[in-house]
This record gives sequence, structure tokens and C-alpha cells, in this order.
Amino acid sequence: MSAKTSEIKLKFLEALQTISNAEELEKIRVEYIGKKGYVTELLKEMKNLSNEEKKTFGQEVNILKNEVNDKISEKREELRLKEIELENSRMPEFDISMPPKLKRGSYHPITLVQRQCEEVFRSMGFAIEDYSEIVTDYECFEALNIPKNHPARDMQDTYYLENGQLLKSHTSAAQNAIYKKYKDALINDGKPIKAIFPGRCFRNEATDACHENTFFQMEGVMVDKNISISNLIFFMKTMLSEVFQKDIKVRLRPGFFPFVEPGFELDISCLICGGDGCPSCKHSGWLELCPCGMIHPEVLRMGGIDPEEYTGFAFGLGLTRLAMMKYGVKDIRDLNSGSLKNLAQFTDDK
Ligand code: FA5
Repeated sequence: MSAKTSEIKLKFLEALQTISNAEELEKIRVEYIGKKGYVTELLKEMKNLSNEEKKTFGQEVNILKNEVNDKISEKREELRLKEIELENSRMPEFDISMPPKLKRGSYHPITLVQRQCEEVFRSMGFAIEDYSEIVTDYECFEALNIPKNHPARDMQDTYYLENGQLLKSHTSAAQNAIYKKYKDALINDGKPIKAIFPGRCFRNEATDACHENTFFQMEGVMVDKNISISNLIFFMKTMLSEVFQKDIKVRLRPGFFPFVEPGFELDISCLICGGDGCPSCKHSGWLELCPCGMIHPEVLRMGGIDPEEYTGFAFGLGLTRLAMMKYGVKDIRDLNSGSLKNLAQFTDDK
């Protein structure tokens, strides 16, 4: 190796020792094997050499160029590994066996209220039933004594499917199926029908602070011999005092529903405004919560039960409104908003 080539190689190896990052490495690469680098410049000296010398010198310069290239690649890899090591050392300790520190979710206020009601009724011997959200016209209306073109249908305009079925507008849509399911045990074994069936309902509504187009109700029925309005009032009172755990002002007034006779509207004093009137109660101080009544003989008959022998009561509790009252939710629309921040404030740590 010529003295010049050896000198350049030595200088390069010394410089390489001082490199501590990728920018410095690139600088040294350009300085030695770039277009005007020391190694490249060596080749220009070839023109003064004989043919024999050119051959040896050319090989020598090429070997040096490859060596410089290899050393630079090695250094690049070394720097990359050092960088990863540094990154890792900056990361916080990670212990795979530690439980996650994520905040736990909470139940939706409606779920909580539904479970409380279910518990109360379960303890009084009621079965809890589930029912489809898509029902037939017969289930939703006809079996409830609401024939086609009956004006009561206007109050429950809902969403119809192309096949003629509809999204149920009230949980009463399950009544007929419940009667048919339990009637044999009632008639043959004398077991009273006692069932509640919570569910989601849909109505084509203009929404406001106390009306949603999608809301929850919980229907309840009891059928046996000699069931009267006093049974109905007892169960309603028990349910409300258990859910609220305090005395609630209620009022019962006549209400018309084609599937009960007589029918009532059970209202509770608005707990948002204390009865003074606010948007949540349409400024009346009262909130319609649980219409109810004695099951219409025709409805029992359509369920396969003889109304001469058996009587019963039914109620349709507004679960979403109950959740509003229980958790002080001023606007019903917040409950369907999907805002976890909004919803968690009512139920956190409960
Ligand atoms: C009914 O739906 C009857 N099926 C209830 C019934 C059952 C009566 C059994 C007699 C016997 P109504 O349309 O009033 O009735 O609704 C019942 C309750 O559901 C209301 O008191 C209210 O609390 C709630 N509710 C009704 N519409 C809405 C709505 N758009 N948004 C929120 N809650 C509603």
C-alpha cells in the first residue's frame, strides 16, 4: 500500500473513532468516499502513472474504498443499536404481571334502575321475561284491543318494516305471548301469572327534555282469581318505595288505554324541580311514569284466559323516566347520548 493510501486509511480510522451520531457519520462518508472525497481524489493521481502502476494503484484505491464503505456500514449499525438501547432505557419499567390501571366502566343509569326494579319484583314472585324488539301488528295493537284505524294508534306512531312488522312502541306488545305462555299453569295448576318484561320501545316522536324516540319501559302483569285494583296499588307503591328508598308523592288519575278497564295514569311529583315545574316535567310539577289498570276482558280472552273466571292488572312503567328521576337527569336525551363522561357522573362508584 502506498504511503498516501496508508495515511488516508489511518486518518479515516482515527476520525471514525470520534463519531457519535448519524450526522457526523454522513459527514465523514462524504469527506472520504463522496465525489470529492479523499479516496476519490486519489484516483485522479493515476493519470501520472505508468500502465503497470495504474493497475496496482487502482486495485489499492478500490480496496480502500470498499474498506471505508464497510466500516461506515458497521458504524451505522452500531449507532442504530445504541439508539434503540437509549430509547429502551428511557421507557418506564414495564411489568407484564401488573393489573391494568384503566378506569373501570360503569353501568348505564337505565340498566341500574331496571335491575333494581327486577330485584323488587323478583322478590315478590314475578318472573322476568324478555321479548323481541320487532313485533307484529297483532301483538302490538290488535291483541291489545286496538284494531286497525283505532284512534289510540295515533299516540304510538312507530317504525314499520317492509314486511309489515314494526319496532314495538310499548312493552304491552308482549302481553299476548305472556298470557299464552303461562295460561296452562294458571288454569290447570292454579299458579297466578306474575311476570315483568322490560324492553326498548320506539316511537316516531318529536323529542324534548322528557320524550325520546327510543326509550325503555317495563311492563308487568298479574292474573289470578279475584285480582283487584288494591293489588295493583300495593305492587306499585312497593316498587316505588324500594327503588327510591324514600317517600315519593304519587297521584293516580283516570287514563284511557283500550287494553285496560278501568285505566289509570300514575304520576310522581317531579324530583328535578320538587314539583314547582320545569322542562323535565313539561312545567306541570308531575311526571307521567306508570300507566296501569285492570286488564280488559277482551285482552284476556285473546290470550286464552276466561275473563269470567280470572282478572288481572297490568302496568307499563317508563323505565327511562324513572332513571331520570332517580339520578336527577334533567334531559332524557342525555341518556341516549353515548357520552361516557355524561353518563358516568350519575353512576360512578355505584
Ligand atoms: C303505554 O305505553 C302503555 N302500553 C302502558 C300501559 C301498560 C298502560 C299496561 C296500561 C297497562 P304510554 O304511552 O303512556 O303507555 O307510555 C307509558 C310510559 O312510558 C309513560 O308514562 C312514560 O313514562 C314512558 N314513555 C312514553 N313515551 C315516552 C317517550 N317518548 N320517551 C320517554 N318515555 C316515554
